[in-house]
Amino acid sequence: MKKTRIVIIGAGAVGSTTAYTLLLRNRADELVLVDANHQKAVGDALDMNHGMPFVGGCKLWAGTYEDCREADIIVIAAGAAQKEGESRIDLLRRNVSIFDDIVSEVLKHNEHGILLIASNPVDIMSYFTWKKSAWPAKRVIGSGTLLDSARFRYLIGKRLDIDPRSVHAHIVGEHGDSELPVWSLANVAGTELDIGEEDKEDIFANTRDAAYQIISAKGATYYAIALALDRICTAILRDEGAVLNVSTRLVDYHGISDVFLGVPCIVDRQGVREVLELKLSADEKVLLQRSADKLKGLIGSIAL
Ligand code: 6V0
Repeated sequence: MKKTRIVIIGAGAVGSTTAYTLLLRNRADELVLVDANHQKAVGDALDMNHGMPFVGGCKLWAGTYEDCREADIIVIAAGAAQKEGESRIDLLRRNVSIFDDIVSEVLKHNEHGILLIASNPVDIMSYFTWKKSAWPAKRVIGSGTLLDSARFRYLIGKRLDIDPRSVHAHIVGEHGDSELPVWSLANVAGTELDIGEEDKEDIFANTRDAAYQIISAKGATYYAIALALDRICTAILRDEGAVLNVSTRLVDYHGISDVFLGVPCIVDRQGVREVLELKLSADEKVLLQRSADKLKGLIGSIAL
């Protein structure tokens, strides 16, 4: 039987934690770490391999782009950090240039896999990767608002003292400041949430601003995003048909087209099998359109 392989490009905080999460949960036969700083990938691979007697079942190494040849999934978590005084657009341009190199290298060796993008701004990097690769949009997936939706469900669950896995609630749109909560459809077992307006505002603000809070406390976020990436990889490798709020290319989604945004998608071995159109309220539609307009503006400003 063919071995399952996940290659992770960018073995920084997010990439290495994702590898560790996939390793602990025994998700793939082979895990490969690729980084411009090869020594970092070598160190991580050694460190994780020393845990094999406690886990087993997986081969893990620091590799090169050639290892993408056999990859089922290529996760891209590489990125540049913002320099002092650098604008967000300049950072974006720098990240696009990094992705230009990475995607070219991947394409030399792989044309059948699924590209899973984590680097920020994730919706734009996913759009760029899709354009550059010329792969079908279903095989280029951004982590989108899966993490934001998890944060949202966690906070709602905490407020109601209910397991977050039993809370059904979506954050859609940009993974970032213009994202929106779909309160009109949020529920527990089909029942409306017993949460007042003030608490709702508080829950959403803490969802949207979570990354800022964590970064100011410890410099980076990586545990929950690693679990979100693990969830997407599992839905793909096990052909689950799981509904996940990933970033995908929209085609006439409430009138929005040709932009990557986080919305509920059915994810299986093909990648994004289907995009589900949520029944949004009129206000929510306006906010989603605004989020799309913001991203299109950014895409235009860097002439992708
Ligand atoms: P980090 O710890 O600085 O790691 C980045 C890694 O990328 C480093 O090891 C670099 O050496 C490597 N790298 C840089 N350029 C290249 C290149 N050309 N080829 C290969 N490797 C390269 O950053 P961290 O891991 O914290 O974050 C990585 C990205 O994930 C950033 O863009 C974050 O903003 C983003 N995140 C996305 C989240 C999401 O929900 N999608 C959540 C958290 C972080």
